[in-house]
Amino acid sequence: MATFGEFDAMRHAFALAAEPENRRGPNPRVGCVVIDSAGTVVGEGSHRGIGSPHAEVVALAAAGDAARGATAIVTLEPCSHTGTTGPCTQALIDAGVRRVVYAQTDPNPLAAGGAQVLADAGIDVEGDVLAHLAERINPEWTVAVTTDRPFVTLKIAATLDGRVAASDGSSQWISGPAARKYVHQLRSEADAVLVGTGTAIADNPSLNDRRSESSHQPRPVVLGRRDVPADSSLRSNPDTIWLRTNDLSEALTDLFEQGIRHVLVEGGPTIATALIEADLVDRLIWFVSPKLLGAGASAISQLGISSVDAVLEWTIGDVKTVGEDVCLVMSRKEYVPEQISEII
Ligand code: AOF
Ligand code: ZN
Repeated sequence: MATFGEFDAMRHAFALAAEPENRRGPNPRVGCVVIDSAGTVVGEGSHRGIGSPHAEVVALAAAGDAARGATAIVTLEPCSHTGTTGPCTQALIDAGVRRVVYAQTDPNPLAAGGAQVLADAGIDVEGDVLAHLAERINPEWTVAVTTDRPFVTLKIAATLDGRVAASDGSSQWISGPAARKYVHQLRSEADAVLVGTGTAIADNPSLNDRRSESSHQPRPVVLGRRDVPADSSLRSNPDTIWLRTNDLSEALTDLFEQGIRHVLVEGGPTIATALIEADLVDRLIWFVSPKLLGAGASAISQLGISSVDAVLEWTIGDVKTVGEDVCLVMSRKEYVPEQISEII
């Protein structure tokens, strides 16, 4: 059984993992704390993103000789593979750590199995400590590595009557400035922002985070076979990923292979409907503007449902007003909070 001191250290490890410098990207956010037999912290660290050392290696380096006989507390099962860096299991063994306590079992098949390696080396290992919190710190990454596709957040901004455009086709600024600013924050939290060629042609979007406090720009992604004008903003951005296909699962697999673990979809009704039909939406963020159009394109088109018995139901995880609009955060599955700060 983990001790009170170990639980405390694990909470601290979560806080380290959640540090804002720990960018999203292909790798999970991970924190590690090394404590001695008296429960004193002798080293700590977190993983700063792909290519940089894993949290365990950072914490062990900070602990130095004090790691010998100590306990390492990690938010994720230590890896046993050589990826862009070496196996953390070996680093822990070499440092002479006596005990390892971790929260989440590594869902990444490439790196899993570390607990067994440590146990085989005679280290006392305990997993699943505060595991329910661990899954919430990397919800998108956890879904991505277990499904081999990015976690999909679908964002929709519609009127009270579910319209995303008027009957003359005009569609800009259905939601207010606060909601639009919030969407920029959502962009910064994703690895990529996707639209279809239809939206790319009609709206000429940039798909970037234009807040003054922005620190990370997602990669724009354009999906579809139509040609986008040469002078469009997305064409002038060298980071834009062009997926010249209409096959959604092929497109998502391609994005996963390019290191994208969380994609925000801002495409129009065609892509939104296709994603929902294929059950590929992990999180639905729906802005409702208190406005009526009475006619015009619906946010979602035909889903092939003719009876209320077949209605697609969503679970509301969060509701907030954003300026003059309402924002609903929903999922078809159990709700996963977006921020670890909600729980620690
Ligand atoms: C991390 N940071 O602190 C830990 C990870 O390609 P690599 O070598 O960086 O390996 C990435 C995998 O290693 C990652 O998907 C996860 O399964 C495991 N553990 N990863 O990025 C860490 N401890
Ligand atoms: Zn590792």
